[in-house]
Amino acid sequence: MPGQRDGPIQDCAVSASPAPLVGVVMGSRSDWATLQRAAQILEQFGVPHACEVVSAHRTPEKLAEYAAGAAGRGLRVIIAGAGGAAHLPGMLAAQTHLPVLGVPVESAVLRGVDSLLSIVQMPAGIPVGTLAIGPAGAANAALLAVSILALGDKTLREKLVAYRAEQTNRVLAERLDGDPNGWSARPSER
Ligand code: RP5
Repeated sequence: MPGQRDGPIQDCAVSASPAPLVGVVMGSRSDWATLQRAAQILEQFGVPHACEVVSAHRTPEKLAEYAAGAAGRGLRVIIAGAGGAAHLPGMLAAQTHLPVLGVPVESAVLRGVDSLLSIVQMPAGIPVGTLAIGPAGAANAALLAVSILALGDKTLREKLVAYRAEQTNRVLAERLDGDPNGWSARPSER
């Protein structure tokens, strides 16, 4: 959608009521272009969620408050995206028992390998479910959050099964006679 990548993060807070089940946090406003992909998927599944900037380095007290209060506010899963020295997912996981899904944001200098390694190499005892670098990781974080919630929600489970079946059918029906139209044709980057 035109302009959507630059839209305000508040756009994501579509579901203040009912209370959010998934918290989507990111280290900087600059991460929103990536994490927006997670918000779109959650919206598609009708999962109440809320998004905000929480920085491990620039707003450490806010991070601690967010993590400490997350379960009490009704959150069931946290999706945390950050780039570079990406300590946000790990520091959240250290301070909540909720599942934390980490999304490495692609960085300018090291293309997100720094983010990935910062997030994935957690010490035993404090897990972070680490996804792929970039928008594909953000999309999959949301789908994983949906899977987790679907364990206790039959309606959501049926939506997820239908989503997967539709995806399979779409790929089976694809033909190679069209214009691939550059990188944006990659399903994992749409
Ligand atoms: C991290 O530093 C953020 O998650 C972001 O990916 C990166 C750069 O932040 P900005 O300088 O763009 O605010 O904390």
